[in-house]
Amino acid sequence: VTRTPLIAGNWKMNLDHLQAVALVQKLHWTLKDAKHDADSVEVAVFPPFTDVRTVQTLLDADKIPFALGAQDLSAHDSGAYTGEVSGAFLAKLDCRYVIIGHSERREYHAETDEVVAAKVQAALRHSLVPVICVGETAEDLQTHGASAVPVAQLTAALAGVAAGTEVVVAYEPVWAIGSGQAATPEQAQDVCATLREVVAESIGADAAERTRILYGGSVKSGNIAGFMRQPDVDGALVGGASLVVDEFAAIIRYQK
Ligand code: G2H
Repeated sequence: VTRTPLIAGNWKMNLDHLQAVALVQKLHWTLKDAKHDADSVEVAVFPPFTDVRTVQTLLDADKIPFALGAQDLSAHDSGAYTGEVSGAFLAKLDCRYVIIGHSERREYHAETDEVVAAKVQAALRHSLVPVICVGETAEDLQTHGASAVPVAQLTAALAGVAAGTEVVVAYEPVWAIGSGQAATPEQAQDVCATLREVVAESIGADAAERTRILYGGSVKSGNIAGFMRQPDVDGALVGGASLVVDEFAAIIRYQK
């Protein structure tokens, strides 16, 4: 099986809707000028909720070949949940993906494995592909090694997911996020290979072969190639570097 690499830009809480338009247009033109082959790598952007409609309109109007995703969704579909956003609304805005269980949600919004699993179910009810984030803290790494916590998190997130379902997994060691201190390609490969086994046990060997497993945590143009050379790393979830057009374009064009 050949898995199309996925380079995903998680903007986090950055860029208002006007800045979003400027960045997407510049990125599109930068890749076009470089004659980037849009079929060789899938590009996805994950703006804040308030930008999603604007970015959707722009992608559609200018025929820009980027996939769209949100950074979170509600576990519920509708109703009295003030401040929450339904997967139904995201699906209507042509979102293909939704990030679930990012470590910043787990840490600052007390998202447990149960909440993450409920959100995965919510995404699937609306035909959104969940980008399930897992990763160990520096303390977890010391006490349990690299894989134990990500394995437990992914097992919990995939409980109740039907065999053959399309999901994306993002391995993001918490100690590597926004720290400038990325994992080594070998560390990423080790954990990503183990996570592929978890996917196989949870939703089947065929699905595991097709599942894109991303590395995230201080990815930049200078380290992307090393990650992409690993057999079980199928792309990257990029935070800070996705906000800088030339840097993100260089990450997308990692083979060049
Ligand atoms: C990890 C990553 C994107 P950064 O959170 O999800 O962010 O690339 O800034 O470390």
